[in-house]
Amino acid sequence: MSRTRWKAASRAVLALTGAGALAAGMAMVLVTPASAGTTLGASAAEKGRYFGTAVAAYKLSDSAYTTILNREFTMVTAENEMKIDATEPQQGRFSYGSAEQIVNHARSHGMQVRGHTLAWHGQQPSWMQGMSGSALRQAMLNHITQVATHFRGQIYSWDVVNEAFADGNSGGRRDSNLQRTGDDWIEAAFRAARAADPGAKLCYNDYNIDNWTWAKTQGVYNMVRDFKSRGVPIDCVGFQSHFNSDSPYVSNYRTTLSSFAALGVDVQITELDIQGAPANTYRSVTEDCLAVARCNGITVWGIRDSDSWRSSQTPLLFNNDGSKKAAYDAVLAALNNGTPPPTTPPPTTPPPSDPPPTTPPPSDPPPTTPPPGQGGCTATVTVNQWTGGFVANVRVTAGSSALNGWTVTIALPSGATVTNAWSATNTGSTGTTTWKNVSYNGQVGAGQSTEFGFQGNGTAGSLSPTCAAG
Ligand code: 9MR
Repeated sequence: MSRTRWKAASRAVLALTGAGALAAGMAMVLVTPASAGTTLGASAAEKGRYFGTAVAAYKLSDSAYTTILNREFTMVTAENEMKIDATEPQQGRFSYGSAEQIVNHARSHGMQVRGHTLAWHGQQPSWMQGMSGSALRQAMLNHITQVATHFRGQIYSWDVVNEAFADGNSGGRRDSNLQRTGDDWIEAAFRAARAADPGAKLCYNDYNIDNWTWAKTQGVYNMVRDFKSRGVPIDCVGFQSHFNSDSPYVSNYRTTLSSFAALGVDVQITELDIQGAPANTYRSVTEDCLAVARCNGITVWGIRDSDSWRSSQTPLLFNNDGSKKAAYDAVLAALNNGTPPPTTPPPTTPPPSDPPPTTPPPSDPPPTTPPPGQGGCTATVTVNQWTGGFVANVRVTAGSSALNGWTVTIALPSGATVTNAWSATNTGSTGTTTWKNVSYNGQVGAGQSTEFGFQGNGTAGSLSPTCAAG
């Protein structure tokens, strides 16, 4: 390992073991054999990210499995072992055996842990399935308190609430026994988790919230915006990102990640698998995460295809025999900031000798107009158009002085009408529209950016926003 690589790997180890000096000591011994640039975890760490996988406790005795796990990954999620049915099989009787097996394996190999999941309508033990009302609310809060306290200090981020929104066009909550205890069950869950494990990041986690134009995505976005404005303790959003023909990867995924990040939360890709494991799509997902400064890392939902909950879709990075797929090479290359040739097959072994990048991790996509001049601000817009509707995402960038409030003006073509907006208030919904900051995004440091957006009917065309301070 070159000196630079050694330093990068050491940095990665230090970054990965904030949980305690003991764990850090163990990690130094066990993680350093991985070379930066040749494994998913080390390459992600060079970009300030983690690379994780779901792990099943019963597979930890399979050495083919643990060889890949220990070599490639810096974050683990228990695939089932931290769920409610596993940790509280009878009310008030907690069971942590297999969850601890995973946590101990992870920490003794210098990996961090995502806690999955404290409150969910799925995989509830039968005693909970039969509960309702205030008894269920109390049982949920007690479960969160007990489990988060038990693992306090050992969890990087908790999926506090999982899959609470409905599929389809409503953009609203999913019906469940937890939802029927009252709309505030989600924020109550986050408050209980914060009290029990104040050092962990607290995430809301869901699937089918990857496509920015989907109602479910907007529903979750609005909830997070509301939580941030009211001080509900939420730190991150987990995008499961199970991509398949019903829920394909779309190019506005990056817009989704950056739009959530602009609310002031981290974003994490928490359960990635892609039907057929196309290398190009895996590459795009990786590049999208790297392009968003607050995207902390990527977790795939299993190691080999045979480990997948959807094995027949062969959606993962490793074949059943443990060999690397083309998708693996594409992800590694994207992490290393290389671009593998799109038409020729990717190399069967990762390039060993590329120098590590000397540039810092990329941040959110830069504005497409020239940087703002003295004072003032600029605004750029990205439009996702579909037949009959659009979403516009507007990025406001301060000039050489900090902004204390901003106003953006956008002329819409005739026939285009604003139907819904976030992170700004508007005057006018047709023709010339004027957008002012809301309370939490008016102050923008010199050269810094914030974002707002709106959805509309009709055709937006190419928009030319103007920006003024105040
Ligand atoms: O991969 C998990 C599988 O082993 C379980 O049988 C299944 C049961 O609900 O849950 C799977 O994991 C899910 C995760 O916890 C939440 N998002 C969807 C995942 C795939 O169903």
